[in-house]
Amino acid sequence: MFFSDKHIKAARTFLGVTVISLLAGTATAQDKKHAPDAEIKYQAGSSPLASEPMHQNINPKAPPMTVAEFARGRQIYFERCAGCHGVLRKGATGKPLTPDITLGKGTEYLKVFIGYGSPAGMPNWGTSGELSPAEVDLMARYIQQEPPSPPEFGIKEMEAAWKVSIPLDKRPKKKMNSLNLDNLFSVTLRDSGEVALIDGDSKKIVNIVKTGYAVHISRMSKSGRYLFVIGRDAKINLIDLWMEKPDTVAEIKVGLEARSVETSKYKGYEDKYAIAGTYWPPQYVIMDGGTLKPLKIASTRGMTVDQEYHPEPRVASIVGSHYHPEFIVNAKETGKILIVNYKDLDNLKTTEISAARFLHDGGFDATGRYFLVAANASDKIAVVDSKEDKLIALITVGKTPHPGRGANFVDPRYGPVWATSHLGDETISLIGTDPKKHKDNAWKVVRTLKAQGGGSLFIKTHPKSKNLWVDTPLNPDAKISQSVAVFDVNNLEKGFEVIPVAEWAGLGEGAKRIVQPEYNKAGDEVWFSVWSAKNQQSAVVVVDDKTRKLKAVIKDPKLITPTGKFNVYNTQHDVY
Ligand code: DHE
Repeated sequence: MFFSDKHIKAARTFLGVTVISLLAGTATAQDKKHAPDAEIKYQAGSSPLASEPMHQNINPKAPPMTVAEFARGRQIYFERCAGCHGVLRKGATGKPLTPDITLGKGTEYLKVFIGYGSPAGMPNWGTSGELSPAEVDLMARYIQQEPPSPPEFGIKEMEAAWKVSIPLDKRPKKKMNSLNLDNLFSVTLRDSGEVALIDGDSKKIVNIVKTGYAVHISRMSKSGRYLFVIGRDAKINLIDLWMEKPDTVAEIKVGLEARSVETSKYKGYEDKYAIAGTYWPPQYVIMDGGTLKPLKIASTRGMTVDQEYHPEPRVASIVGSHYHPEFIVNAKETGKILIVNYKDLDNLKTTEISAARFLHDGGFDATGRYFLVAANASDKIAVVDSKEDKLIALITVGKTPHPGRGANFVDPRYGPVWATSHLGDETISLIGTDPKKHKDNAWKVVRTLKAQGGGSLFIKTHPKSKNLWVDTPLNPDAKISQSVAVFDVNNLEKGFEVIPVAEWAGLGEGAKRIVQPEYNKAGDEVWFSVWSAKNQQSAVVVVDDKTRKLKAVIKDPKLITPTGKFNVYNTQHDVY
């Protein structure tokens, strides 16, 4: 069969992760708590590549299409399909859809598949009403054409897009505002392409800064002065927090689609470099930390862990090492972790570690030495020792781990652990992280907790807290997606308490998904986004961590689709 089980698995992915059993007719009771439809929509999240000019070859064997039809097909492909099948259709987390495969199947076969999907996993784009019959026909013909190729993005394009609005010598010599910068939050306003800078003490919005399209994450420079924000369109804003009103001082576009940005953290290199990884082209670029001047670009194209060539390994998470002048760069489709030494950019040394596919998100253990990253399609967590630059474990966890940066705490029985929740089931896996004092527990799942359900994206605690918070924004049950589970880390056997965060926000209609717990600097407040559509009201809810009671609701018409929140101090110091 053309769409193998493996393909279907991949098609039903979020972040390149398998959620097959949730979707198959054989779903278990546990699986039913999961969120296939929401996940598919996220995975098929719109790519900014839809509007890029692309090179196109004509294949005389493919069914005819008008120029307008082809343009529409391309748009639909990049909005719905590229997330799984790849920009070049050579297969990313989904199977390849190149003409050598699709031409043999023919239009009628492809129409049935696109229209009806498969009970085991292929989305039913037609019968669900997502695509009209004419669009299904269009897509069946489109995927038999030669895939158009988006342009490369090299140093010339980057330099052309690079702008320093306030040069180094015109910037403040000292902090010019009275803000408690350590407790400032950068809040992603996803659909307005902005970040809200919110004062954590007063809960007031300090500034709303225009950023890239569907802005994704914020990261801090080592000193805590500079904030880096990256959009899905690969635009980076460098924001100087020392200004009277913190604002952009430099910007650049480093590609056509991206998700990650990070800064150099090693002693002697504080604030010196920034790095960004792109989904397209598949590469990363090291920039000057104070101006964003692009310095060194390196490609991630190459062999997968299974020793097959992959033309577009997207760059997922990146962290800055505390042990060496290095960045740890995770390539999704190859399943390889690249440790890039930035000491000598002209003689760039890269250590290539084979982990597993598809690498996505991760964070450090409490000591900052070990980096744990989800290989989500493999249901594994890869552990890298950033001191020795070695893979030390590949640990099987629950279905489709999605830790964000994970959560570090001390399990009363097993010692220090790092925890991840999962998209694909309701479990939380606790991994022992102390090979010195708790050797027998190190790099093993020492405990598995059960929370509300699948569809979790982020988990969080704080060194000063006794709470472990778990969100479930992609769970299909509104009761679950609109609330969070909280465990007492000193009494994990007791189970979890459900906190109705969306209800506390007191909003009107909307999905009101609760996403991404983030602590304040003191570790006594935890912030949640209440995420509804662009034309609906959203909010940020602040919970008193000790009492688990409502502390504040931040509502403002300007808070459009808040999702990720990044506390300056915690982000700067990798506290999570
Ligand atoms: Fe994210 C982190 C990719 C959808 C909110 N997201 C990341 C990282 C990657 C990534 C590679 C790690 C960056 C790092 O650490 O350097 N995200 C993707 C996707 O490819 C995906 C699935 C589809 C897409 O269309 O982009 C996707 N992500 C989402 C969302 O829909 C979320 C929930 C809402 C939003 O704002 O878009 C979302 N992603 C986040 C957040 C983080 C993140 C909040 C950072 C978490 C942290 O604590 O560090």
